[in-house]
Amino acid sequence: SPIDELTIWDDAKAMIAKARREGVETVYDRLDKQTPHCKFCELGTSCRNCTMGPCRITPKMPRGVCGADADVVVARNFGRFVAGGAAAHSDHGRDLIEVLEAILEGDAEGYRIKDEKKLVRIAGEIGIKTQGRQLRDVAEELLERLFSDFGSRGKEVSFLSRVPEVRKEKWAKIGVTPRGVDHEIVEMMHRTHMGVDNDAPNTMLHAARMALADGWGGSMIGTELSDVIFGTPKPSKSTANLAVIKEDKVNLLVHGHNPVVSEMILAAARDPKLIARAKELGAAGINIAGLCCTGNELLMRQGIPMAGNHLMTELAIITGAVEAVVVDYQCIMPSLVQVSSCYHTKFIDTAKKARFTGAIHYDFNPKTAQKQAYEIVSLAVEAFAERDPSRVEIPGQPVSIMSGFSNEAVVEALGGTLTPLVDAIAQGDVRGAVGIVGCNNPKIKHDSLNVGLAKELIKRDILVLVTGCVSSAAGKAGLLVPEAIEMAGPGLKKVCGALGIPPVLHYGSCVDNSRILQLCAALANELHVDISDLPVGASAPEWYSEKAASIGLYAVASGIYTHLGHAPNILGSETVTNLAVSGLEDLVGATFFIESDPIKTADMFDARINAKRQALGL
Ligand code: BF8
Repeated sequence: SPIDELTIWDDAKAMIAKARREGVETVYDRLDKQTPHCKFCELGTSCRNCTMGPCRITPKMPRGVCGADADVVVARNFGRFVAGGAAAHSDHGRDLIEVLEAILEGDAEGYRIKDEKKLVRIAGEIGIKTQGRQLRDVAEELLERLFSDFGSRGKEVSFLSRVPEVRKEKWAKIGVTPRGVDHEIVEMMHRTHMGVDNDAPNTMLHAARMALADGWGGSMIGTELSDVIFGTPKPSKSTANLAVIKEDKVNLLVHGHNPVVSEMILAAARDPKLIARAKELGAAGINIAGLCCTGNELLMRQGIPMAGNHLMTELAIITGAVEAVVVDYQCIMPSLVQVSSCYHTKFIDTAKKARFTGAIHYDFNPKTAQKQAYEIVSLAVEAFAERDPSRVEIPGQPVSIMSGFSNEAVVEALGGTLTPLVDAIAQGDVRGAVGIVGCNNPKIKHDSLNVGLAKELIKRDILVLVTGCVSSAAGKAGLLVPEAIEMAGPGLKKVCGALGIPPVLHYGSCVDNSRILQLCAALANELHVDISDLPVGASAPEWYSEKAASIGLYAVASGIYTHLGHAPNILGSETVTNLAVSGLEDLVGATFFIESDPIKTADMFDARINAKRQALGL
């Protein structure tokens, strides 16, 4: 395809052109080869769950060998799809609990509890007695509670303490109160085995329950413990796009999701011995830049520059100036190993559960993390000597961004309570808020919808919160700086201008969508209403992943009207599709809507926000 149709960014276009010149295969080349895709899989009507099949459902063959019809097959496939996403977020969350455990056992060199106050506060929030107790005692009880949130106590996950009572009652009524995180995921695998749950709406409701266990369980634990261990984000300035890669420095990119590895890499890169060695080899220093969500984690807390989002990961290496890519897990295209091998780039994986054939492997663990991080950075430094300067091309100039908007930081900026935000919403200066989250997908012009929607919403005085890969997009578009109020409507301009904040707030990585859930719950509690009564919405314009599906579903199940830029593979079942786009309204007070045009999407949010404002008497 012509490069102009693939992406809105000049830095990306320059690197796609370079890849084509140098014969390096990218995601776009592979998409071409994979197109057209299998229609059955696109509709969700192919089933591989047993060896009586595989089966495909068509009007002539309306049932699989076992007798499952299109509804059952689609619901089972979608259930397992969401299970993959809920599992990914939640297993990440569990890894943070394990680091906290290692810290408490004195087995985690280099890690500590950085935000003690937050630890005590969240323990209190989930009903742990904190007064007059030693931090260690509280931390140990918190650890046990959070571990048990993964099990099958058959009660409910701890952070449901944040959810408005009316919402919890709704969940209880339809049987979707999330119990243990692992419990819900295992039960989904069970239900979707041949001959178990053969009623599509019933399977879909369990998918919602499982997604809620992710949002209010696994993801929320991941966010909160990352703050406890690495610090709660505060607003800070940084830069974004490929030009954050520096021609005169050793460039090491961190990619993946879990800050447990990348925080240590960043600390090691500040080691004077390694910096001296980099200088000896002719570099001006060591530059750590981020990709995807591990980039977001470090950007939020440490202000590292952001090289790019999902579709920039291959392109970053193609600059020819990257000495090492260090990955943990999730959203790491296996192709990065091949792209790295076209240059001098070392590709280093760090998780036993996320290995890449051809990568240099480090079995990263809290006990030896410091030493391992030093070795990894050292590999990157030595690779600088192997760089071929004639193949280096770093396009453009970095763009300024502001990041670090945790709920704690927002409340502080508002003077200690959410009341000023509630007032601004009541007066109509801020008409509502939409979280734009999720990914890139090579089927959609890179970041066109992510940026297009954000710009259209702020024009209409709708505050935008961004996470995951939308953050880089918003940053590159100049939306994450206070000056971006010039692109906003008059009300938002006034409010954000007075506070000195951008009209688009960077709320973190994808697990940090739990911060948005928490904010919605807090606003609803403040107004004594349900989350579904708020003038808010969520959107994943360019989503691709199972995780994004889980996020979308927990948003809807929490009462948040949610947009997807393209449909999941469910259109082969009218029952499942209708449930998603209308039937859920009666059950949870929100639905999905599918729309590929950013202006029409903004119109839909606008109408919804107006209706919600009216219902609230605003
Ligand atoms: O968790 S936004 S492409 S990097 S899935 Fe992946 Fe999507 Fe990016 Fe982060 Ni989230």
